[in-house]
Amino acid sequence: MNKKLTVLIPCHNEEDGIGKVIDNLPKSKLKQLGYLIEIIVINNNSTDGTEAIAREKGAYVINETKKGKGNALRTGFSYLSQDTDFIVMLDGDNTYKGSEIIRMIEPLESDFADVVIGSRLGGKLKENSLFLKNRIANWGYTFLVRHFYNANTTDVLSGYFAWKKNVIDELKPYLESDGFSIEMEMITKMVRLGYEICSVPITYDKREGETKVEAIRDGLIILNMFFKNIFWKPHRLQTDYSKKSAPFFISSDLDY
Ligand SMILES: Nc1nc2c(ncn2[C@@H]2O[C@H](COP(=O)(O)OP(=O)(O)OP(=O)(O)O)[C@@H](O)[C@H]2O)c(=O)[nH]1
Ligand SMILES: [Mg+2]
Repeated sequence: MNKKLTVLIPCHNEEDGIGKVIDNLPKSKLKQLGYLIEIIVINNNSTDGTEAIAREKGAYVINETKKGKGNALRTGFSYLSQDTDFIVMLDGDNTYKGSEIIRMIEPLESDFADVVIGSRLGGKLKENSLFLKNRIANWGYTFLVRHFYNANTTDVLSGYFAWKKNVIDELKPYLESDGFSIEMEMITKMVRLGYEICSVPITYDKREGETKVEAIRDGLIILNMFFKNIFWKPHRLQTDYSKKSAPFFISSDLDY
């Protein structure tokens, strides 16, 4: 029986990377393994060729005008089709390798975990991919999250995630981040919701194009999110998920 995999790629001016990211996804291999794949690029006010390249490569493009990676991702979550089984997020700058996606979803398939986070620190860092200051910040945040949330992750600032669909259904209504604190918000809230998280080693490459991060500002916003959620508890929300369904379906029969 076919399983469905949705790949979400938030992008703001990533014309140098987006084509490579989509090309890198092992579509034939996934198809052989019985997956239908849909690729959704959430394009945010790009002024370059991001949208055109993404469409040309066979992705469905959503244009989100509200700035920020968090806004883009939360919009992407609203467009998930009801029948998808697994969701993967990765960046459009070709730092994370779509070719490693099968490793990302295996722990979900085998029921080892509900959520998988690709670990750069526990994986392979290519030359000039993660600068010392980012590595130090990452160690610090990861230490804090492991100790104060008891979260089983070795890279809290990773941009490569995989989820079972039910996790997103429950998590999505609680998410509020506009920008780069979205990963910290998701990890801390998933822990509080009781989901099993695991890390798998991944490759991290030097980015294509310009960074969108403002190191100090975004670092402080992420730290604030860490503190904010320490005593966070889920209040049960009444959400009718059946209303949210994607107006499209991209099957693996398409020639990418
Ligand atoms: N849709 C959307 N995507 C964004 C926005 N800001 C950043 N992104 C995307 O989010 C992803 C992560 O942003 P990056 O600039 O790569 O941040 P990073 O990976 O933490 O750091 P570097 O790779 O070192 O720059 C990339 O695919 C960006 O294009 C935004 O405002 N809207
Ligand atoms: Mg990046």
